[in-house]
Amino acid sequence: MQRYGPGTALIVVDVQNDFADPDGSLNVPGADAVVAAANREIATAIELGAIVVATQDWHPEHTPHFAKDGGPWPVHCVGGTWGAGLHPALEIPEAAPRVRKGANGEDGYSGFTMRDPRTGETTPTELEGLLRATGVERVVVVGLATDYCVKATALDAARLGFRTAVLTDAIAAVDLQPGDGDRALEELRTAGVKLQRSVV
Ligand code: VGL
Ligand code: ZN
Repeated sequence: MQRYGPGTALIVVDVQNDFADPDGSLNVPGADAVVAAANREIATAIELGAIVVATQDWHPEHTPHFAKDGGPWPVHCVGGTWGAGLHPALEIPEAAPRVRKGANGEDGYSGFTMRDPRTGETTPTELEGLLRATGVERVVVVGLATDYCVKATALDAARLGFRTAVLTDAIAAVDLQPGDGDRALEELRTAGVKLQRSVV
């Protein structure tokens, strides 16, 4: 069981309007329950001295990530638009750092890395440095979506040596193919990521 306290970071992945709002362009089924569960986790994490960080999917207007440019997804989370904003029902302190994957026109699934949409080259975001600078050794991941950014972020966290847990009550899958969410959980388990329903 992962617990909150100093040395633990709660990473709230991509709880943004385009994923979490019914009017969002890539609304994830079950996102409402994710927001409610994430809010409970955030409140307790802060109370017990953990740090809380939010990531944001932050795409350029054109990227091979989008169907109009040859990729799998409808246009979503274009940096600076309504869809890229954190969902208003998410209760996260103003002071919690926001890690935007793609401030310079990159994009990517993991909160730890950005991908250049032309070359495919990856570069780190500020997330790992931020965690190391605050003495973080354990990471708890919640948010959207299980089969993409939650999975990629948790796999990177584990690979980087953080003791990593994903909270299954506070995530939801896109399930582009039926079973994608379940397969993602299996992949996480195999990589040594702890799965637990909640911390609080
Ligand atoms: C995501 C699909 C496309 C995510 C991002 O945040 O999981 N999913 N872009
Ligand atoms: Zn995206």
